[in-house]
Amino acid sequence: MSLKSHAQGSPFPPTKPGVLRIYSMRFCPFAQRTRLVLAHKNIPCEVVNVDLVKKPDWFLALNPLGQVPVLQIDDKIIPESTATCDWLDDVYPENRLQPVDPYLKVWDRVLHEYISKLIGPLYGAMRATDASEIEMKAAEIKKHLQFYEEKLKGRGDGPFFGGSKPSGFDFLMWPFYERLPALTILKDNPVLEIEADKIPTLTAWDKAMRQLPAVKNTMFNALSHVNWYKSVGKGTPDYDMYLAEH
Ligand SMILES: N[C@@H](CCC(=O)N[C@@H](CS)C(=O)NCC(=O)O)C(=O)O
Repeated sequence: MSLKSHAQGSPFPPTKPGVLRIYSMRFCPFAQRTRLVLAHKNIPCEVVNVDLVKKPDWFLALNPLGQVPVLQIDDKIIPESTATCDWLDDVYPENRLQPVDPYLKVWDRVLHEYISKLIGPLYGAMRATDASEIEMKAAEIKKHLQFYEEKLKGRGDGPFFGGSKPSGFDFLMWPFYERLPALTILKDNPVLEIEADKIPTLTAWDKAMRQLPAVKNTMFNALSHVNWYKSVGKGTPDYDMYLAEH
């Protein structure tokens, strides 16, 4: 199936019995979470990319919130990135991602709850226009990175939050971390630069994550993210940007 985004008016691509499908958007960090899990577990899945400005009616009928990601198989519809990742992990248990240890499981959930404290200032900084606001958001981002640095350090030898193998939380966090370098370039402001020496454990995690086939398979480099966010900033998101190469 073509990866070109489906906009309003485009016909519904018929589903096939027993075939898993993801409704996605190529630059969406939430949908990337699901695609990371799909790739990590080698789960065959067809991809239907959606134009989130001009959403097709059939997409809104599937998920009235109008958000990606959504998984679909036969009569089952699974929206929300965290729910999709948990469902995939339960239905395809090989390469298990959720920790078995109840304490680790609880802490993965807590770490995920705190992610909003990183996502908020990340997008806040992207939208910010004046320098003092950018500085404030940069300080918030750095504070929360420090928090994750300490938590990751407490997980033992690493390099992942899941130890020697990634856990579900590694994939929930990665898409947002991937976008941090783009933010510095986009805003042309060094105050946003990640200070690797202050977060050595996270920096090693970043390196290890980039080696994972699932990450290689789903990621965009910083400049591609910058160009995507520029298109968003102009009010004309280019959903099919870099489609030929990616
Ligand atoms: N809570 C949702 C958030 C998903 C989300 O915000 N997706 C964005 C794209 S990155 C979206 O679909 N936006 C379209 C809209 O909100 O109308 C999740 O975790 O899946």
